[in-house]
Amino acid sequence: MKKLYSALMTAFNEDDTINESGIREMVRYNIDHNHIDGLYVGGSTGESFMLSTEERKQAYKIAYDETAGKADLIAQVGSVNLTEAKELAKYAVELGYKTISAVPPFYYHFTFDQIKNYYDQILEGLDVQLIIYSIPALSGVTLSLTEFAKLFENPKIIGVKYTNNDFLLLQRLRSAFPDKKIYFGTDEMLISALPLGIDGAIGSTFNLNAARAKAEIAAYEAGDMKKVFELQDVSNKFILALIDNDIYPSLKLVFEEMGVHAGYSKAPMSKPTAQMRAGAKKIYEQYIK
Ligand code: NGF
Repeated sequence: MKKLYSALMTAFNEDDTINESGIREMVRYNIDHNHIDGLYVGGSTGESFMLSTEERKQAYKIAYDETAGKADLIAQVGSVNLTEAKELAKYAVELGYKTISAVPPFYYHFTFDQIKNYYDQILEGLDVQLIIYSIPALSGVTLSLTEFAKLFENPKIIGVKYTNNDFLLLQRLRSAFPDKKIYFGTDEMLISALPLGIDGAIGSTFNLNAARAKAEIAAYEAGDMKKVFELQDVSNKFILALIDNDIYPSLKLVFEEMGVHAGYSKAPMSKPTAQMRAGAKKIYEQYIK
């Protein structure tokens, strides 16, 4: 069975401090309403690269506590600061996370040997499994098939969260590593990844669109490609409307429309304008209500 994970958002107060109750409400919505298989905590959608180490720890703790074993959890610990990544990995494992994930070190164009050493160091001495977070468009790091093979030599590295629209590489990864987990991360291209044998998907829009995504996966598994297309078509209109309205604050605004107090995004992300609020209301009425 293919799994669906929501990339958990971090709720903030208007002054950019963490809004604990907002995070708890979103976790509960994902568990009680979406019946989600799991949550990806501290990724791009969690706005994590703008958080302090302590804030990132706080988000892992709140999510772990509120989930209370009712869904799988993955803590994204990657950082350009390896010391921080190691500290976060250790903290997540001590909390009870069984799986962590890490974006490769970014910004300085590290060599592959440096990237491999980063993953090996994060995992050293920890009893945990890791999913590589491959997101070349944002991290600037593109891993080749050969480089994935070298990283996968570490038995603790069990797979990849693949936010990349290179479907040739995705097919080659699936073929070369049938036992590794591949979670696809471009929600609007789920339709193209399903036939390539992914193990599931992890994404921001599943926070609000899980039912439609699950129906699409079920239709795919039943061989009903017409229905798969129709569901992806609606999802894509929804996702593109969110992107046009500024995706992270808008996901939170749509949550607000549903009575889930998801709070704000953190600066330099935008605070909602009247126009964004009106846009989110329209998205809610058109695609969610
Ligand atoms: O946020 C991005 C940036 N991608 C997410 C997801 O792959 C990563 C995706 O759901 C993620 O959610 C995380 O690390 O927290 C998009 O938001 C979605 O497909 C709309 O474009 O690429």
